[in-house]
Amino acid sequence: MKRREFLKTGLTGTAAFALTGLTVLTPERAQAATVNVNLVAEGVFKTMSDGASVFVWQFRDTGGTGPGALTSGLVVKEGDTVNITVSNDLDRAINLAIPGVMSNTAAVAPGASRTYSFTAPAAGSYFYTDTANGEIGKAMGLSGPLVVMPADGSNRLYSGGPAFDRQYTLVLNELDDRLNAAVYNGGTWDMANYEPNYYFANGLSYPNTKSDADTLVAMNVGEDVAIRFINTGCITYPQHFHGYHVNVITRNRVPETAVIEKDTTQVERDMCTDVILPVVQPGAYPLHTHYVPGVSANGVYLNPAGGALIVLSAS
Ligand SMILES: [Cu+2]
Repeated sequence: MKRREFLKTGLTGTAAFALTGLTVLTPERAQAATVNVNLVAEGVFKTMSDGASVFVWQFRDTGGTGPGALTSGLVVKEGDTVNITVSNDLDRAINLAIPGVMSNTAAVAPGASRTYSFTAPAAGSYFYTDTANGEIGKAMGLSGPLVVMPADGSNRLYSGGPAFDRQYTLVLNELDDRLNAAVYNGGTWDMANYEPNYYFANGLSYPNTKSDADTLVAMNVGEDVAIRFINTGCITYPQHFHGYHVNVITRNRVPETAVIEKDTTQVERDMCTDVILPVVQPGAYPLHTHYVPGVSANGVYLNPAGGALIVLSAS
């Protein structure tokens, strides 16, 4: 089956989806708070969209509901004191780094735990990951989003920036199951040989992306919808929109100086790209990487199991 046919067939019926993906914003707080988060670093077997079982690493937020869920503890406000305790259940030492916030942090040994503390920086999109194992931590899935909202409680991508009506966080990554097998066996992998074969948005692949409230991008006509692309993978993601044009607002918290409407935006490695999508028409449209294998599963365009394909659904 050709890719275009796959996209068309795979989207049948999505227009009827209810608006279940309403993002719940953190309650407004008058003052900076102390936020305590517990992450367990662990290895688990994860079922791919084609049924394959692959050993992955993850940071499980014991108080959250998933990497893209804004009910996770990793949505904070500028100025908050954030204490993240990492319990390491893996077979090797890791650390917790947040590019743009803290790097070269102390490692936590297998079986041990360590608390990493910082003051929430300027509003914007960030991610946390392990950097003690080179790129292996990211390649194994050891990462997650950190969303910092403005101190004044407004729905803006940065203080004084453009406002939005609702927001979605889409963490983009992928895996090469040969690397995962090597790590499972206690070894490592030469990233020069990295050729990923499974792709995810918030850890999900299509069609699961359209049945999860955090990855089905549900919108209403007339709204401005913020989408935070957070690339925690080891490849670039040229994110392409059908049906809509978007305005890139920031890349790694730096405001764009010349905003033009785009139907594709390149999300580089380690980059957080925040966009605002004006919802100009109803319907269901795909949002996907233009890197063709990114919408496949292990090199195959299965129907309907696929890669990091997102459904935009507006009514
Ligand atoms: Cu397309």
